[in-house]
Amino acid sequence: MPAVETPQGIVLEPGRLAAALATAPDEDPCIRPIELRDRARAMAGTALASEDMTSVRHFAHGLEPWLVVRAGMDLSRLPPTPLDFPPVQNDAWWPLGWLTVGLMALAGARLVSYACENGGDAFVNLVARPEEDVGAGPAERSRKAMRGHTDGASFPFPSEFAAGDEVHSPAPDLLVLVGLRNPEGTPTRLAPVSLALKNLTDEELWAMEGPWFDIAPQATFDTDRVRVGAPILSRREPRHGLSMRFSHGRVAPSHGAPAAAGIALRRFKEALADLYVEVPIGPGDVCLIHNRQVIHGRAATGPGVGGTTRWLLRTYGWMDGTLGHRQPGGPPHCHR
Ligand SMILES: O=C(O)CCC(=O)C(=O)O
Ligand SMILES: [Fe+2]
Repeated sequence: MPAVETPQGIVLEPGRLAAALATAPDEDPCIRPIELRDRARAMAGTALASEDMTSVRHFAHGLEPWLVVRAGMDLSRLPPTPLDFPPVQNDAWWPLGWLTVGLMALAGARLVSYACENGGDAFVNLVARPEEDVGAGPAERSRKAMRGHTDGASFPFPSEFAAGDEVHSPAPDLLVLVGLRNPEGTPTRLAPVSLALKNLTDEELWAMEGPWFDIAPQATFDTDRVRVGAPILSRREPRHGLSMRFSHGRVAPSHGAPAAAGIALRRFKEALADLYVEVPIGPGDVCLIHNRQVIHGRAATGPGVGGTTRWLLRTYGWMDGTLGHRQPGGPPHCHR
């Protein structure tokens, strides 16, 4: 038996999806994903069968760590895979973008972005970057396997934000990956935090909840604020018993931390290795992931840039009830 039970995905019925998409907004979903959320929610609701709604509700309540919705829509009009993060000016992906906004809304979430990441764009491209544009190191990093992490790990837990004095808004509650192309079937790797934590003693769990870790920002986040002397585990966040922020490369025990902190981090990393489930996000797939309950990474994407190489879109969500700092002068989805 596999160590991790893979959540049942949803496969949309083509006729039902086509009828739903006919009612989708006819504009770029990067511009008004908040203002048109109710319309997107109604549209996505008609694309789902009643048993699919049950799966979405289970996911929303935290009973499933992730949810893959396979829409299987026609993406034949897509342009070549872009070479950079900013969204392309091409409407071929818009219906899938609106379906994503709608599925997030059905799961009780709204789309958010951060002004300090990729200019606050609502959807960004995860693609291979050309060496001539970004240099050899970043080009290689954009294609190689990515070790497990949570996104925005240096940003606050919602409970920390609510306590005040935070410069940045809470990290994403949801990470949402949308498949446009994945010719090699490169898997995204997902591991439930709760299973990894089962390998830790009470003392190690206690250390993870203590002020014993330094967390550097993710490379894509343009901020120099390192979170110093902070917990990486919280049991005080809404909906979930356990909330983790983690990165193999960017989380380290603070100077003077008790030995249990370093041991806990090492044992957590070791436990993860056996827990990853490989989820290839294919064209037309929308994968909703609870960012603090699932550690995610991916396999190497293979050679080449542009053309028909792998192309995922990524967006973030906050569950209703999570609050942040609006970016002054920015659109309602954009925060600092
Ligand atoms: O490419 C993927 O499947 C995931 C990428 C990712 O986790 C990231 O860019 O932070
Ligand atoms: Fe990530």
